[in-house]
Amino acid sequence: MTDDQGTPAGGRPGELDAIVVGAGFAGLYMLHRLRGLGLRVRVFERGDGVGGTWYWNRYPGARCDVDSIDYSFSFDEDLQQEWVWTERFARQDEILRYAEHVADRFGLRADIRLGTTVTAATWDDRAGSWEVATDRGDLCRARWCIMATGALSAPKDPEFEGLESFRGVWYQTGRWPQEGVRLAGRRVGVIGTGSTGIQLITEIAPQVAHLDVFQRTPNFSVPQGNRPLDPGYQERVKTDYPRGREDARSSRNGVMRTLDFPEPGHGVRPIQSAEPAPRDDPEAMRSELERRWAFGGANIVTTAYADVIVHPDTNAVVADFVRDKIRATVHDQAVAEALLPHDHPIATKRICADSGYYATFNRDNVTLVDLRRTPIETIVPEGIRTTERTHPLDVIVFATGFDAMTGALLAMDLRGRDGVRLRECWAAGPQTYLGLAIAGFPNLFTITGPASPSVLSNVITSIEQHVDWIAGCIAHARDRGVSEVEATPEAQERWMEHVAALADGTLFPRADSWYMGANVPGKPRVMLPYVGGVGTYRDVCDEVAAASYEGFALD
Ligand code: N01
Repeated sequence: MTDDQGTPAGGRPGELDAIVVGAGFAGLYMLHRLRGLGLRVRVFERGDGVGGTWYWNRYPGARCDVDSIDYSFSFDEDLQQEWVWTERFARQDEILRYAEHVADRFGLRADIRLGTTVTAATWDDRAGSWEVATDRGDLCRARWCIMATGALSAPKDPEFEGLESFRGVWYQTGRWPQEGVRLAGRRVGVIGTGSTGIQLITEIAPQVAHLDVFQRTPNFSVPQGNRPLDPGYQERVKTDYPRGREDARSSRNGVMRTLDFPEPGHGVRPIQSAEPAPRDDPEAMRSELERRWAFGGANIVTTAYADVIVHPDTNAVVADFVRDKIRATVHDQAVAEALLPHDHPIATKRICADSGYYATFNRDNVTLVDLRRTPIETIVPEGIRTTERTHPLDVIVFATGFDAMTGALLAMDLRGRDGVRLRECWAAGPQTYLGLAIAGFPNLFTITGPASPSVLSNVITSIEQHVDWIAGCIAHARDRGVSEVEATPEAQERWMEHVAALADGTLFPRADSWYMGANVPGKPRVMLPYVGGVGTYRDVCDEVAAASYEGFALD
């Protein structure tokens, strides 16, 4: 077998310096940085195109919930100035075009092998290198191996009895067909009401003959407030990029706090408040939340006060505010009640952003099926049967989420020193040092891995920070003749204790969320991301590097 450049696919030992798994934003930038160090790199990508999340999740309504001018690379001044975004929140196809543009602009494609899934990676102690195997029969070796596999890239497979008997067609949002799906005029059932389901449901409701929404747990959703981007505003933000990007890097969520929202009579002020809620002044809180609701944006109400995620009373005020909005929007109060989230504090599950989700339930062709009241019994040839009745369907869409943060890593057969399997090391939950490295797995790095801010941040800010740090570490090793870099078990243990202690100081553990691993049966219940904030985390990583990579054994 040969690769797309005609070189032997089997690879010769020592042929490569680094192997990167994944060609989403993390893999693209990692490749660029490693090339900049003069390394010979090969990227393996499962998809037939670059873009990762934005390659796979092309379901109707797919859109980012971070401002487009913020959800973009900052590493190249020309790139960030020349690319023009069209909407406040970019649609999937626009972000995918951006990823493709990045790949072309920096000539990255030559080193990316598309349509190739890495199945195994094994550390060879004697050779001091990783041996990486793919589903196309490649066997490559490299000193460095970098997992750019994404935090939400392993969709959960549908596990519903009777699915094989279904006479219609079914799809998963995370593996949406490239050619699209004809839904117009068909009877469609959507299972799942997370961020994905909510976007999809709102988008397709006006097109389909009938839509059954199968909801197990209600979620909080807020208006996205999407709109065309004013060119003058975009110019101003771009002119201010040096300050804005720096601000994002030191912020809590990796977003530009300088992307302000208008304050009548006062110009603008930061969306992300640094002040706790004035709980003795409910009127002031109400009017602040109203103003934010009108402006829109995923985190708009939950960043109104600094203590929403730690103080139950503040959280309850914000949650009540959103519940009142749902009641006021949905005409049928029985349906409204079924849509109200009561089982978790607001923002302890990833908040959803929508463009009219709750109003969708006022349509004649939309039915909410409350699975708490009438659970699914089985899928039958003609549709979905609940304990109440059979819902006849032509199409079933599974928007049932992901095995987040660990799923993609554990899907490979990853073996470190002495053949130890990652699956065994992580049987009780992931263990990493800084979410970047794993004890027992030398020269292997994870971008936005578990126990880093990752999914709690504007992930491009976090990706750039991780990639820069990894590139710095590899350059450090090379310049000093170090051939192995490995997290020590002690440093890893201390980091994981710190990550858990921080999470325990918040309301996050109260939710059965994918952050807690609770959406995958049998997955250990552990808060997966680091909650201490992007800026604090960056400081820690920088301090580790400045102290000659404290917590790592350099050999
Ligand atoms: O997945 P989810 P998602 N029977 O896990 C239901 C990012 N994202 O793909 O809560 C019935 O949140 C499940 O019900 P329950 C974002 O970070 C971002 O929607 O387990 N239902 C839930 O309703 C987001 O958080 C954007 O009871 C079942 C749903 O499926 C993350 O991706 C857009 C079920 C899964 O929700 C994941 O979002 C899209 C079963 N057996 C995604 N199994 C934006 O940027 C699962 N469910 C806007």
